[in-house]
Amino acid sequence: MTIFRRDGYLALRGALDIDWVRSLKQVVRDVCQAQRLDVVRALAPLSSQASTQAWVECDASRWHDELHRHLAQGPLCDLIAHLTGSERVRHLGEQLFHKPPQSAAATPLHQDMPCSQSDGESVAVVWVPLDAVTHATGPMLYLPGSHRWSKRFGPREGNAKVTAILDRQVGLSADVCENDPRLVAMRALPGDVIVHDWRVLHGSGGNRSRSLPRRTLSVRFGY
Ligand SMILES: O=C(O)CCC(=O)C(=O)O
Repeated sequence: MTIFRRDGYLALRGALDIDWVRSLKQVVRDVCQAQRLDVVRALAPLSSQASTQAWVECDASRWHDELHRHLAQGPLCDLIAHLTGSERVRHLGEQLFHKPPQSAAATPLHQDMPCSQSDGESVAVVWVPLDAVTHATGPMLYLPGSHRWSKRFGPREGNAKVTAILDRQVGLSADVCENDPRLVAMRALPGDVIVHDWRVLHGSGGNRSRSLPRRTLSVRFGY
């Protein structure tokens, strides 16, 4: 908890039972097949050479019961209860990021809090990789300690505005730069999770692999 409070994120390696992760992955395949175009938002490719499109879908657990059961009653709640010491942990929603091979769409730097309709400090996000997340498939990037700033950066203000605020106030580009020494790149395997405070600045690289998909879930919990 000390590291989580200090940095705003914490990697827990091998925290999840691999059979449960496989079962979740099967559910996510089903969600992808049932993909409802009205709720899916495409991520903009950073490179014009990107041959396939990446997308993010919000709160599919509202219409997919099995996904809801996995996220609202499964081991992720226990993990947050254990980490925070809270007896009341509530699933608030989630995002499913799908970056197919060669999709090259980065997730720009942002905080999750301003993307949501709610407020509050006691919200943690469990980021769950369903495929290996490597340098090639697009590592997560975190700016340690940024959850303790009073600043807010989120797409609610419009991406162009967020980019301008970040450039001016923090000297960082919202279009993630994997080589920036201030950002910590995190790779992860299925079974690992990264828990982050929803106010920490983070983003991720695009998937430059020729053959490997990159599917991740980002699940919000109030505690
Ligand atoms: O997995 C990703 O590419 C991005 C995840 C993310 O931005 C989030 O968890 O809020």
